[in-house]
Amino acid sequence: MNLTLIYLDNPFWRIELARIPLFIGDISFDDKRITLEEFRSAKETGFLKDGTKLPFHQIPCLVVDGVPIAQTGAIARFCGKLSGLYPSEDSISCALIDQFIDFVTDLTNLVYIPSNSPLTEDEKIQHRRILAEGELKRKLDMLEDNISVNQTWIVGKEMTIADIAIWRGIGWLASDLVAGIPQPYFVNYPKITKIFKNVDNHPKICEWVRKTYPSNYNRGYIE
Ligand SMILES: N[C@@H](CCC(=O)N[C@@H](CS)C(=O)NCC(=O)O)C(=O)O
Repeated sequence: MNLTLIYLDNPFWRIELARIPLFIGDISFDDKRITLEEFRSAKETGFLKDGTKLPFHQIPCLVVDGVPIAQTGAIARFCGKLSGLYPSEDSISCALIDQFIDFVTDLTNLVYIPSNSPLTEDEKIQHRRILAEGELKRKLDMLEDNISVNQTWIVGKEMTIADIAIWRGIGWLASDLVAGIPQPYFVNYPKITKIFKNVDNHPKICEWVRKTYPSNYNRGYIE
């Protein structure tokens, strides 16, 4: 099977949810990292320079034997099944994993401000400060409430794509990439922090980070 993953040259959670399972599963894939300029053009046209179609003019995109597939969750499940990080024979675990991936989508939609937003930089910061004390906090309190103290992974007894979604999604919110969220933000979330650290210390995750992340990359201020 010929696999190409398309995204920008950064480790945002939407794409790491596909790259990392394939890496862990030792499944060969083309890690295609496009420029911002090519992305901007593909948003308009729906095509990359090489003619690859992006179904909804969005990334990530996974191309399987020439068939382009969009949507973070669909791509993550495909890669998770191939690599054993999505237990497709266990419907309840799958649904629970899906719920956490969709939850990270909700967090992203809450905090993300599109590049064409009319808000000034100061207004964006102010908007996120309000979120950090309000709706974002409310959502993270719920996530914390859904994890028990003795849990190692977010679903079941093994690391799954849900843990990778939490790790990179929370890592993004805990980094300096989202201006306006006061850091450190996760001090009152010991159970989320524990899941984050378990993923962050997983040997294959450490290997992937060493191999692909810039050496000074901020994976999140989480102590
Ligand atoms: N629903 C999509 C959303 C993906 C998305 O918003 N990707 C951004 C880049 S991180 C993008 O392509 N934005 C351009 C656009 O939406 O036109 C998914 O789950 O993958």
